[in-house]
Amino acid sequence: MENQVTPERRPVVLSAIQPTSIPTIGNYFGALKNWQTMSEDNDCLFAVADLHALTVHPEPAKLRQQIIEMYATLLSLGLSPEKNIIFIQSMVHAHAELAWILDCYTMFGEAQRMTQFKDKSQKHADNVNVGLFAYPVLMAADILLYQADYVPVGADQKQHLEIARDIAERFNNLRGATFKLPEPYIGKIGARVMSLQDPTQKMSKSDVNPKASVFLFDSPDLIMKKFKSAVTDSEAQVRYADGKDGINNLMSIYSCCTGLDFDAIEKEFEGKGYGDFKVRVAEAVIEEIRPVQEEYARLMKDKAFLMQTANEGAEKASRIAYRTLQKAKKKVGLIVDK
Ligand code: ATP
Ligand code: LTN
Repeated sequence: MENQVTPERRPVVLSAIQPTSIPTIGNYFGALKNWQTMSEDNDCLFAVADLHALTVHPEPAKLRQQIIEMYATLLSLGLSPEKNIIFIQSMVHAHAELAWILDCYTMFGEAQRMTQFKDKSQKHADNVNVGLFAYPVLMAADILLYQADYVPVGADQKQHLEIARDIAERFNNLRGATFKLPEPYIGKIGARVMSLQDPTQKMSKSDVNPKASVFLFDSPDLIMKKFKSAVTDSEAQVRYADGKDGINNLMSIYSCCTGLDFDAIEKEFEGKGYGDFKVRVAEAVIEEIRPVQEEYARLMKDKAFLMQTANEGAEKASRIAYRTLQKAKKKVGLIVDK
């Protein structure tokens, strides 16, 4: 049929975040903000990775609350549940099922090399469970089920994307083309927001020092206080340079909020001290996240809407995931129902 316009397949984007606490501005600038941008031109799926969170043994009532809070957070970013599929991972059964199949196509040695596994097993030496070890395989299942083209994450997740590709490639080579190989999408600035108290370490949700991380739902006063006490250096000059980790980090955060490059930031603060600069960074962050905070407060008052939207999201995701799961099951020799 001539002249018939075939709709082009838009790239599929998938990402997820664990409901382990309120997100930090590291999660926001490293991952969530890119989700917002990408949702305009791609077919996007965003998930609350609650199965992954089980690896750290959260208290059940607390986890249930945090899953809802994270789901509301995703909606409050302005990600529309009509245009994107926004769901809770454990509500789509195919994830756990494909993860088992992929476990059997993942080598012990390659999982053992994962930096996050090594870090977390050191930090939680009393709870090095098999789930923690198989964590990247479940993450691979999340991605491969939807034949995702791009996966927007912070820089710390790059290695997990590489293993997802390796697992997919091994499976495809052994059993025939089944999975699309995903590409990471890592933003240039904001991919690694550092701790305000130790700018050589990444800002983390689980940092024990409450001044180290700024959370998305911190009050403006608290955000101001945290930035004012951020660790810097003694040079008193706002410029991006090696060895100025604290200032480099504040400049990156300011750049994420304003879109200004480092040259422009240096000019803006020429002759000004760190005190002024810190206040401006804090104000920019407060402004940037204000709409998210307002929408979150509104959504958390409507649990029925959140649950209904989560159920609809899971149904839509399940339909897509089921197709890939059936294909993979057939390829490995399992009997499928239809
Ligand atoms: P935890 O501190 O509990 O290990 P986390 O803060 O690393 O958790 P995750 O849920 O593991 O959070 O990650 C969610 C997303 O945020 C991922 O895409 C991750 O790459 C990104 N991310 C996490 N921390 C940072 C950071 N400091 N800078 C930029 N991106 C980050
Ligand atoms: N491990 C990820 C969270 C995650 C994820 C995913 C990210 C779970 N499944 C699939 C991208 C795609 C993290 O951010 N720490």
